[in-house]
Amino acid sequence: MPRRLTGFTPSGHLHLGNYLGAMRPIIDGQATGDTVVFISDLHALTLDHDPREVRDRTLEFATLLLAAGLDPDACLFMVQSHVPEHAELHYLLECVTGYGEAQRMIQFKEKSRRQEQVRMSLLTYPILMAADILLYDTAEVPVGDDQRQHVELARDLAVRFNGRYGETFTVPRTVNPPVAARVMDLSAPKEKMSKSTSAAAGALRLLDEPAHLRRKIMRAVTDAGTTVTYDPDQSPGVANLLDILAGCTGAQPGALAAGFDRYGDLKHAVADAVVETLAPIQRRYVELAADPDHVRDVLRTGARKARAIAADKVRRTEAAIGLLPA
Ligand code: AQP
Repeated sequence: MPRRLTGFTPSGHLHLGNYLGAMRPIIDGQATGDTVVFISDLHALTLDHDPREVRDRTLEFATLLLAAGLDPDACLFMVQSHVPEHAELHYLLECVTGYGEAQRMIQFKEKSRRQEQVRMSLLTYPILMAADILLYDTAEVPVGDDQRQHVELARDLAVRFNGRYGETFTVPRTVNPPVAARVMDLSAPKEKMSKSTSAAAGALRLLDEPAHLRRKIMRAVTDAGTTVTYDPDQSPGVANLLDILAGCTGAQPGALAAGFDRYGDLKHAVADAVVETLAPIQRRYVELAADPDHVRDVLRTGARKARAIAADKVRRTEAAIGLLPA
């Protein structure tokens, strides 16, 4: 099984999109796959941030991943900053990246437009992401369209480095996340549900109380029509609700549409399914959160395992690029 890697950036609250699109597929595949999962805390520093928030969210994300069923014995699971080799390889890869290449990244252009003070790390963030990927000889990176260009950069850097300095990195490729993996914002269904940009009403947070989840779903934007049909272009709000129901139940969204006459009935069914899907995770989260030392131990063990692999890769990269071994 090719090695797969996924990072979760502690830039807000984990939501149902993160769960259906990323967490659940990882957990379902962890027994058979060669899986790397990490909390990408360094990436959370590329935009204006609150230090305490990042620290607290990092532990919360780790606890939630374990609560959802991530098995730290079956995969490599750690916090990015606990493995300093990520930052070391980042620098070495900067030395094979062109300035124009980094500036061309669409996400940089979009995010920098929204900032008064653009951090240098926002420009170099895709190179750090390339380091995350190449450090572990990752073969496959499941990402949505917005991250595809960054994985392409990682590919280009791997090919360029291997060509100039000798075979060092596995060349990664993107793979599509599962069907209906993109959960949209409940109040703005043309935008994706997002940790950092969705308003609280638009995102179903994994730790929202059941009553709160229900309220958000009942208030979700639909459209002026009355019949329930699955049409993401004409009726994105209704399609999103059907996608969420499909994601929670395993049925097909088109087939589900036929079972509802009114939007209200669909919303009630979605609310039941979401609350039921998240209930066991929320219960387990409460148990695990009562013992943060255990979670931190898991992360320390994960970082030790990751460093054993990452340190070797950095040593080989340094030797290839021309650095004198200490
Ligand atoms: N709305 C979504 N639907 C399905 N999958 C999603 N993911 C994110 N949003 C959705 C997937 O979750 C994983 C972790 O994402 P991330 O931490 O890298 O954040 P992101 O992709 O940049 O998206 P977010 O959660 O909206 O965060 P912000 O607001 O900080 O950008 C990834 O596998 C991602 O595809």
